[in-house]
Amino acid sequence: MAVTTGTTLDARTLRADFPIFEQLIHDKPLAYLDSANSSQKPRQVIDAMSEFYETSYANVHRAVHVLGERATAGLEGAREKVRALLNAPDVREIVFVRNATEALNLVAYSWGGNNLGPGDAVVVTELEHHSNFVPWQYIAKRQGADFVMVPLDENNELDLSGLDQIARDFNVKVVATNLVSNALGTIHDLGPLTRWAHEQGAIFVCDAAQAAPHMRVDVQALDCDFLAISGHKMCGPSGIGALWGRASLLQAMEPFLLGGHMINSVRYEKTTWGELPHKFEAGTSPIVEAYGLGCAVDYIEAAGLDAIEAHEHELVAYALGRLSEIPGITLYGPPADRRAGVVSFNLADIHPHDVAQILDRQGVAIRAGHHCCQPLMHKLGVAATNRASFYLYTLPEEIDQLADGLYTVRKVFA
Ligand code: C6P
Repeated sequence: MAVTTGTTLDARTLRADFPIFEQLIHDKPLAYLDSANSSQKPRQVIDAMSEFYETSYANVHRAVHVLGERATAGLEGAREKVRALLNAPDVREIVFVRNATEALNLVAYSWGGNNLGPGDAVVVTELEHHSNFVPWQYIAKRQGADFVMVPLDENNELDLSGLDQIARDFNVKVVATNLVSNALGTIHDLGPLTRWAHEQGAIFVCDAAQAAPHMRVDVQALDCDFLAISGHKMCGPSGIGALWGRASLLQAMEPFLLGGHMINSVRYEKTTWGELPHKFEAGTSPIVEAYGLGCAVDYIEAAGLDAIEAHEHELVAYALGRLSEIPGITLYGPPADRRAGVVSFNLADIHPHDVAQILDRQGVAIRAGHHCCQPLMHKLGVAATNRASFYLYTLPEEIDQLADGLYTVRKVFA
């Protein structure tokens, strides 16, 4: 492995681990600035998954043969790595799911479906990703509960000044928010909101899809009750994510999906559920995907999460400086020291899709759209933004390539 543990990160060396960068795109070096959408994968993860298929693959938890045991050890080893990554107290609290969206739906359906009713309220924020907004909006409506949104202030920061009023008006049962905003990159100080949630007797659900790849996330320090991550955003494969939940809450919840593996006993009269985490893992697991996520955790831990965070802060500060020089640009989001590696912007009145398409011809990959944050876009008064996002393999020259590309976009539309 090319990485070394430490507080500084050698992005240039790390980049050599990622085969995707060995190609040209439109005859140009690839500036991949779409890692918040999905990260690229290091050879360590790709090779480990291939080797697993070649030497250790079988179904898990239900075979006594050697391969079944190896595969089970691979999956359960990955669960322990995710537990350690999140500093969860108990490995049974790590539930493998397809992605953060499924994790959040699991909580909304299983917890919300049994604990929400008329007079109760679910509180989300105006800058939630739809995956932590729509399931709550839906389940609140279905259960006859209220759905309340913490607004953003004029600086697009969470405006907590209305919390007292919310507490007076509603019986708050759930507070759900992200730790890092995918659209603005804001790293939230969740302490006040978590404490307030618990004062209300509510559970606190943290969407860490954009946090866990980029900084140390500690479920005990956050004092949350549930937390969701996606493997594909943190050097792991797609099709695997994890939900962490407090054991006492998970134990009291009904299962989300039903069928094979998640049972204790099945009779015509009655079925009983399996132990944690299996109660929430119906059917054949994403075996090699989970194993790959474990390898990805090894990879980012070896790079050092503090070092990754520091690297992204440097890149963001550089990007904000470079982009702010471009005439007609509007930048969204907080100062560099309070954001992860995300820069959202609009260029004059040029549609973000046009911007992204012209950049693509120059080898620059960014995301353009509403970023699954339509309430936020509404607040910003735009239909969409451009978004450049960074990761541990991102180099400053990719940001230069982006800036040069934006000057070209301006020329095209002049
Ligand atoms: N954001 C982005 O480009 P899934 O798709 O389930 O792996 O992750 C959903 C999700 C949940 N919360 C946050 C904060 C997210 O950013 C995402 C995914 C991608 O920003 C795709 S929309």
